[in-house]
Amino acid sequence: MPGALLSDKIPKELEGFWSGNSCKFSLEKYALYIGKGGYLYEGEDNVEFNFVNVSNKNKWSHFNSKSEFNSYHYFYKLDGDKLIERYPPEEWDGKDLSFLSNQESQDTIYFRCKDKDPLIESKYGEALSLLSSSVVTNCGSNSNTDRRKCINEVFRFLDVNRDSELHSAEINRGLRTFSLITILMSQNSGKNEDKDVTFGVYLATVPFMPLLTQTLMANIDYNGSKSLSLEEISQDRTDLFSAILLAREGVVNDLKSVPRLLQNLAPLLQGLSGLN
Ligand SMILES: [Ca+2]
Ligand SMILES: [Ca+2]
Repeated sequence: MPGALLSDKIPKELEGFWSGNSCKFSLEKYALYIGKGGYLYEGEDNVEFNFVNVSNKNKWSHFNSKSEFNSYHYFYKLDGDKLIERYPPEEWDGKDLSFLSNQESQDTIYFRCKDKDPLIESKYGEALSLLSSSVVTNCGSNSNTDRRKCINEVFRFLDVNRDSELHSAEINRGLRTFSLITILMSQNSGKNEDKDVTFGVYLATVPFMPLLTQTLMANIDYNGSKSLSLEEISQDRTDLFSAILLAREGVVNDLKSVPRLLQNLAPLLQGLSGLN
C-alpha cells in the first residue's frame, strides 16, 4: 500500500478512556477504551471488544480486526484533546482512502476522559486491565511471537501481588478475565446480540470459576503450596488438560456457552504449558 507505514502497535497517545463531553457513560451512552492491542466500546445497545492490527494511513490510525464472520475497520485521529473516529463507506474495497478527506459529517467525536467511567469499569474491569497490560502485544498471533515472553507476560498479568505464585483468587480473576473476553469476542459472530444478554452469559459463568480453580489446583499444585508456580503450570500438559476436561464434565456441563469458553481457554493454557 503506497504511503502506508505499517506498525503493529496502537499509538500511545490514543490509549485511554474516551466518551462524550461529560465523560459520564450514564449521560453520553457511549464510551471507548483503547488499550495496548485492542479496544472495548460500549454503546446504548451493544458492546464491542476486539484485538486489532494497526497501521498508519494518511495520518490516521487504521484499526483493523478480522474474525471468522466479520471484519472491523475504524480510523482514528487526534484533534487536540479530542479523538475523531471515522468509518470507511459500506462495501469498502480496502484500498480507496478518499473518504479520509471528505467524510467529516459522519465522524464520531470523543473527548479524553481522565478516569474510566465507574459503570464501565465495574462491568468490564478485567477486560480493561488486560488491555492495559502487555499481554496482547507480547502474545500476538504471528509466528514470530516469542513464546516465553508471552507466557511470562500472562503470568505477570495473573500474579497480581507479584510473589511469583498464583493463588486461588488470582486464578479466579484470570479465569474471569478470559471468560469475559471469550464471551465478548464470541458475540462478534454477526448476529447482533443484546449487550445485557452478553453480560448475563458472563455473569452466569462467574460462580463456576472457583470450582474450576479448585480442580486445576488439585491437579497441578504438585508441591501442595496451595498456589501454582510458573514451573508447575508448565510441567505436564496432559495433566493440565485432564484437569480442564474434568472440570468441564463435572462442573459446567449444563451451561451452553461455557464449553466453548473452555475450548478457547485450552490453546491459551496449552501456550502456558508449552514452555519446553
Ligand atoms: Ca501471586
Ligand atoms: Ca504449588
